[in-house]
Amino acid sequence: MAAGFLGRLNLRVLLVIILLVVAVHYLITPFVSERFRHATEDEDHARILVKPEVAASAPPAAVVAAPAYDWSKFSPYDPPPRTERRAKACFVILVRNSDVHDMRVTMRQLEDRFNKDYNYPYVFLNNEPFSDEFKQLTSSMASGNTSYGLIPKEHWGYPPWISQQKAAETREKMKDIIYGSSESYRHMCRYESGFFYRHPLMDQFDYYWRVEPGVDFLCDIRYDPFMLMQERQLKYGFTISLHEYRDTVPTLWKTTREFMDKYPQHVAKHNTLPWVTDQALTDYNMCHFWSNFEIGSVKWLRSEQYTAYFDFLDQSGGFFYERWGDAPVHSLAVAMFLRKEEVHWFEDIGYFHGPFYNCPNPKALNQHCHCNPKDSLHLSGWSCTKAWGELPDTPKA
Ligand SMILES: Nc1nc2c(ncn2[C@@H]2O[C@H](COP(=O)(O)OP(=O)(O)OP(=O)(O)O)[C@@H](O)[C@H]2O)c(=O)[nH]1
Ligand SMILES: [Mg+2]
Repeated sequence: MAAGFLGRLNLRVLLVIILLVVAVHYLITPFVSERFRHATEDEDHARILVKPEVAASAPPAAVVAAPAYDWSKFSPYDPPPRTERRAKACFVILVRNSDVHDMRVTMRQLEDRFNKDYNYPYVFLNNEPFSDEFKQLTSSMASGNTSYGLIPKEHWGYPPWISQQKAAETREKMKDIIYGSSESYRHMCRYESGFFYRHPLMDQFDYYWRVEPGVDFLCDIRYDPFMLMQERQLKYGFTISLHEYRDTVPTLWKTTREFMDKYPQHVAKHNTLPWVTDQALTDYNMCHFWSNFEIGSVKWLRSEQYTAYFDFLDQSGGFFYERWGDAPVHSLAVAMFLRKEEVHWFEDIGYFHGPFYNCPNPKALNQHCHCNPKDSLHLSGWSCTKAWGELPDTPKA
């Protein structure tokens, strides 16, 4: 009897507790979701989703107390120990809402292979407002903060000097070339050539790492590539280089030569033009860094030289009257403005953007990868990486 009475009493207490929990839940839910809404929806979608657990957490146990590492002796075979130092750097990703699932595949790998230990932030950019679904599914994947920027109309559209009629005729004429008939692809290429680094969300960063939805990261990255860029004063880093389709850039070289004639002061004395042309600057050999992967200096892209070059190209109309890609544009800028020592091949970063791989060949580098070194593009005739390596070093002053 007594046990039955106690049992009934416990049941009553349990019911009251459950009712209390449900009531409290309903009372606080509107405030919590309201807070989330404000954190993600801003006029320009530029508010940052802060990860309190990242901001507040103590450094992981494996972190070494700031040893004086000599970055001039950096080698991927013997990577520097992880410290608490970070560069002012972010991943920057131009992406559509519909790419959210490919985006997550890539982010998962980037986190597992690198960023879970470094917590660098992500900047997502889009010509349309990001959906709540996109923001939720990407912020939940990131160990660093995420921010979502809407591209201003002036950066994704026709500038006033472009004839839209002529642009449409070009697309018709070029319809047999890859993306030749696409209008949005041209806006994308122009944006990646001249605008992504000018988005206000990029103001706080010194270095960017360009990422695309759907690409794969195939090796553990056992050091901080951003710190390598910073400490070695590198301006541009790549994984894959190859030859461009000539039909997409018929007058890019002629226009680039006109630029060099008009602004000879912008061309570096010890440039890397021999990588893209002969001594007489006769023609462009189509070598370029594949820009779907880039780690670069924001300051360099915002420099007077690069700005003058982009503006000159933009005025000529080739982004719309041909189909100039951001990859050859960035690459020709590297060739004109940078010394060999300011550019770095990330041989050790295993990377796949269909249909090409960068996969480290040396066993010591490949042992933390899941790719076949034989598939690496740098071994094929399509690649220009060997030629890059054979460029002479800059003479010592
Ligand atoms: N927001 C937005 N992003 C775009 C658009 N077009 C392309 N992108 C992004 O721009 C980058 C380059 O576009 P891709 O279509 O991958 O161009 P690609 O690498 O030359 O071509 P693929 O071989 O098809 O990958 C990717 O990060 C895309 O997600 C667009 O119209 N809007
Ligand atoms: Mg792509």
